[in-house]
Amino acid sequence: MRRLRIAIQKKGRLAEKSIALLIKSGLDFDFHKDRLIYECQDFPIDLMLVRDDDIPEYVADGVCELGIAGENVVLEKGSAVDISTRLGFGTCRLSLAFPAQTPFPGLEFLESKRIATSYPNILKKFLRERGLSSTVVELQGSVEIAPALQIADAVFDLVSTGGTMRSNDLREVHTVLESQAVLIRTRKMIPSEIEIDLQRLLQRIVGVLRASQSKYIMMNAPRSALKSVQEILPGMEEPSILPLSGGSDRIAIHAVARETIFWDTIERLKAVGASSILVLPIEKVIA
Ligand code: PRT
Ligand code: ZN
Repeated sequence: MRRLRIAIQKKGRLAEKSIALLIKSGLDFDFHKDRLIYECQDFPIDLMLVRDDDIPEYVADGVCELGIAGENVVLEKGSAVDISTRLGFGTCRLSLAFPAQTPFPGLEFLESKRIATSYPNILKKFLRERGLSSTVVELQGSVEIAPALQIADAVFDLVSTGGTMRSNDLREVHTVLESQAVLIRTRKMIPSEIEIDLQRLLQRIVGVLRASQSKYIMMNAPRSALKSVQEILPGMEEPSILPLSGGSDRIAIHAVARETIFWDTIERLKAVGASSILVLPIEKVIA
C-alpha cells in the first residue's frame, strides 16, 4: 500500500537539518544503504532524498505529499504547492548587489542595467512590479563573478553571512526576499488514510518547532515582584505560582517562555528580586 512520502535534500545546506527535524519528530531511518527512497520503521512514511531544485515539482506532481526546500527555490519554480510551515533553518536572503565603488542612488538606478542571477523568475517579477526594464542575465552558478567578467553590472543572489559578496568586492543594496527552509505540501488529492498520517506528522513537527523556540523558566521572587517579572518576560504564559514553605512573602514562579532568554533578561529578573533562576530546554510542546 502507498505510504506518505516526503522529499528532502540529499546533500547540501538543508540536508542535515531536515533529517534532524524528522528524527526529533520521532522518525527513524536506516541510512546505511545508498538509496533514493528510505522506509521509516516506526512511522508510515517514506523519505526521498533528491536535489533541492527538484523538490517543489515532486510535491506539485504528488510524487511526494510533503517536501522541505528553501522558500527561494519554491518561489522561483512557481510550483503548485502550499507552504505548511516555516522551519527556522536555512535562513538567507535574495539581494541585489553592485560593485562596491558603484554609487547606488536608489532602485531606479537598475533601469537598463544587466543583472546576473540564478533566480530569473523572482527577479523578473520584482522588476515588473516596479516598472523597471533591466536585462536579466541568467547564470547557473558563480553569479558573483559576473561584474568582474563584465557580463553584468549587478548581481541578484543568495546571501547569508555576506562574506561571498564582500570577497568579490560587491555591496548589497536591496533585499528582495528573506528566505528559510519551508515544509511544503501537495495540492493534489491525498487519500484520507495518508492525510491522517500527514496530520500526525505535521503536529509533531509543529511541536518540535515550538519547543525549540521555548524555554521552561523557574525562579523564586517576592510576591510583589510578580508584575515586574511578567513585564520582563512578555512571552511567559500563565505562570504557576507556588507559595514557598516557611511563610515568607516569597513565591516560586514556573512558566513556559516563548522567547529566547538572554543573560541580560536574567540580570533584570535578579534586579527585581528574583533568585534561584533556572532556565530549562523543552523537548516537545503539544497544544
Ligand atoms: O545539490 P543541490 O542542488 O541539492 O544543492 P544546491 O547546491 O543547489 O543548494 P545548497 O545546498 O547550496 O543550498 C540549499 C538551500 O540552502 C538554498 O536554496 C537556500 O534556501 C539555503 N541557503 C542558506 C543557502 C545559503 N544559505 C547560502 N549562503 N544557499 C546558498 N548559499 C550560497 C549563495 O548562493 C552564495 O554563493 O552561499 C553563498 C553566500 O554565502 P555567504 O555566507 O558568503 O553570504
Ligand atoms: Zn540545487
